[in-house]
Amino acid sequence: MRVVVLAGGLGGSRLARGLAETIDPTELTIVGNVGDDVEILGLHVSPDLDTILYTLTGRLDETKGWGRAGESWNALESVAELGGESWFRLGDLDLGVHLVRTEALRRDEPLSAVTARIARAFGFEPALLPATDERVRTWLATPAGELPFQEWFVARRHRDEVEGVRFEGADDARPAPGLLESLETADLIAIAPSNPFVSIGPILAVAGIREALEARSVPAVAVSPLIAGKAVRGPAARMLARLGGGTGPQQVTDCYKDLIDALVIDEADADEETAIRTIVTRTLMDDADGRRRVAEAVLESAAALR
Ligand code: FO1
Repeated sequence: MRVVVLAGGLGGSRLARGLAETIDPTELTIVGNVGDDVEILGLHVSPDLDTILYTLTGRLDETKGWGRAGESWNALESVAELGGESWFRLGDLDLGVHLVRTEALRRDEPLSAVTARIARAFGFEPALLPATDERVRTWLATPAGELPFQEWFVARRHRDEVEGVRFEGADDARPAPGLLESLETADLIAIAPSNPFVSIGPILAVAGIREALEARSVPAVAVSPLIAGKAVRGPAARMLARLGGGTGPQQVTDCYKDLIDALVIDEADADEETAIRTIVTRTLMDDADGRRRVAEAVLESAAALR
């Protein structure tokens, strides 16, 4: 069963891990968001790709939901002492990844190639593809002006209301090598319970990816990121309320118009009116059972749709 999953950070990586633990992991392709990527201290940081790499190889700091387990912060303390950029916290273990990635990109190795190299070194079995090798950056229109993603998300703790989202570079970006082929040869396409606007949005904005999903000949299933109108973490509920007009399954479905055939929702939302076919389960993935339960719901819904 060949599955392609579009994924942002934490929610995306948890579904990806559940799928990798349920099907043959070498038949799984994970397409990761790069709109969150940021240059810090001259280093290229790809937070969502790294959250996926760390989650699926047991390296994630599960409490923070980003960065490495067992992390130390010596380099950052030294940077702060010298008055350097320390608002975006890079731990020592994490820094190793950014050093290797940045050095490779400076040698013109594509992001997809260095990501595959890091994945192999970590013993990561699925294919992990950035949505694109080219530069795409998410910007948020807010009452405080237009802000780059990490300035809004980390420095300002996503407190500003979002009035609009823009993906700089997406129109001219090409999907990473092999991405469209993996969509064409998949048996199932899944959209992870990630933020539809700032995690899945930048993937779909890369020229050709949305069109490939629209033209699919296999089932596509999304998992709602909301439980009883609330996000497990992060600003998805506030953004759906403001930009999508509500926080129910229908508003999630509307984000993926023409792109999905079914939506996996939580038991807490089972009574909500939704125009698309829904599959009801407990969608919280805070342990191995939860991950497997949601992965199985996705796989079963696809079988039912075929
Ligand atoms: N999130 C924070 O809230 N504060 C940080 O200092 C921070 C640092 C960081 C470093 C590496 C990395 O891969 C992720 C990091 N994140 C941090 C998380 C990141 O901003 C978000 O998880 C994603 O961009 C949203 O999906």
